[in-house]
Amino acid sequence: MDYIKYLFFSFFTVAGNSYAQQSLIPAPQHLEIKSGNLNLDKNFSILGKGSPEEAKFLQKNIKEIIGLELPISNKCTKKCIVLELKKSYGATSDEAYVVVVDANQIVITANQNRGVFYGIQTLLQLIEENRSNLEIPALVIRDSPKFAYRGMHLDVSRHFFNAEEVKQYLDYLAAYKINKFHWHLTDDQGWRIEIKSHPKLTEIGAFRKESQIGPYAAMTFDGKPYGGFYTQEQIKDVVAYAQKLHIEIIPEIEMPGHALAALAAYPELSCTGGPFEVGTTWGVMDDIFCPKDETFALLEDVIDEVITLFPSKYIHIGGDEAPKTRWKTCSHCQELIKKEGLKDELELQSYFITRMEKYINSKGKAIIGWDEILEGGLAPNATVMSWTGIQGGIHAAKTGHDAIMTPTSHLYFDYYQGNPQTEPLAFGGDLRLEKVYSFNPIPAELSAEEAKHILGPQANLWTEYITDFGQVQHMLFPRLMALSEVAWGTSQPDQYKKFESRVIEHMKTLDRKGINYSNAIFEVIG
Ligand code: TNX
Repeated sequence: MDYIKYLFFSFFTVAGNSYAQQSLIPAPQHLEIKSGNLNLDKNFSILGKGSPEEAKFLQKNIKEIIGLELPISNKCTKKCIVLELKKSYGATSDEAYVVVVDANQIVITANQNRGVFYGIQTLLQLIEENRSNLEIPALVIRDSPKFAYRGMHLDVSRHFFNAEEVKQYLDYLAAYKINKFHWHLTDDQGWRIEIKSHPKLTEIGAFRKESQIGPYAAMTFDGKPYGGFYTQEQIKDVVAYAQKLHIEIIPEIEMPGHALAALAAYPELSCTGGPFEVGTTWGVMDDIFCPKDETFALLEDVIDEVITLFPSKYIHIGGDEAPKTRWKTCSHCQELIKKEGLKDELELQSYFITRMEKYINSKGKAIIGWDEILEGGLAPNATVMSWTGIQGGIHAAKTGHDAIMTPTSHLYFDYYQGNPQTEPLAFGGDLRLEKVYSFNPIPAELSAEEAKHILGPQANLWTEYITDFGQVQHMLFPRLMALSEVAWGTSQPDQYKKFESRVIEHMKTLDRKGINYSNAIFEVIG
């Protein structure tokens, strides 16, 4: 059966199939349970000639789940888990895979190792769910994602999470087949990436006077300095770790707004000359990068180093929440507006972003920006990250730009996921699991052609109120599971209750791994 036909077929299979028997998240496109079982035992070996990294990953994780260290072998003598790379495998996506389980063996087939990796993640969920008796039902799974971009973000500026914690976070994303990690590395409250040509960015910009960011109702200034940053060695290590998990890391360097930490280090890049302190309150700050030659020179130096660290084709350059207060009263800005024939400060922001885009494009990379980069005219090759709603993404798609959908309404994981009286202090808002699950990244008003510009969804985790990694876990789980299924393209909002029962099954895994998650779905409402 060709792929399109089988996708069509799978639609009906998914709709009617037996999730009661297996709790895979994201639900695969096609799952067929056969009769009989496979008994996973110590007689199995792992055969994965073309996929040595993946074979090791599988070995390590099976050991972690059931305590068995299966040997990796070159030939299948008795019982085997076979990882098979078949370039000829006819799927359209290099993330597609097939898992076949019968009484004697498990075969994972894909045309690329990233597909093999997703097959492994699926198998690990099957083992996890059946770990009490190690009987895996005979089955066939054929699977591939709907969206090539399945993103999750983490803000490490408002609160800092060290490299080991970031790696754990990547493990969580990989388990749910998320393939992009948007690393928000700079903001008003901390600059978190070592830049060798401008050391003050971290010497000064990575530390602030208070550990909390006030003013909060429940958090007061404690007088303890706070901070941290990643050395370039640590960044390389995290990037290499992500590559093994088939996750692309997209670094974000914020400009022209959310720049107070950088301005504390280099006040001459502001319009007023400062002095400034690294932010100890959150919000939208008036002091932003001034569009001067020395600002562009520093930012280009930063980009040069960022590019050597991150293989991603994208650099995210922020662009959100940049008040024009200072630019309005700065004579240099007004002269530049005249000189460039611009209408106003909004067009000056567009000039700023477009100038940086040109530089980044000249290095063979592309920019992503928050949807405010639409204001004053969109830079020619930019991808829009639509956060204030979905309108920015719609506009981008209609004008031939790519877009990533990350609206606050459905994908802001810093919002409450349950009753604020019982949930830990959060940013505000109300974003329950069911609402995340209901999100459709493709707006109805787009034609099929325009919809191709919607690369996929991303959820964001801003950390103004998230002071430790346990709380990161709490805000992420279980909503990450809903994002996962939305991004994979198998969510069925009218079947939410079935999804929820799979989530409850996955909570056992979270318990086993000691991952903190929110119990908000068990709240009795009313
Ligand atoms: C808006 S989303 C921001 C962040 C905040 C977030 C809190 C975006 C591009 N900017 O700076 O942390 O709201 O939800």
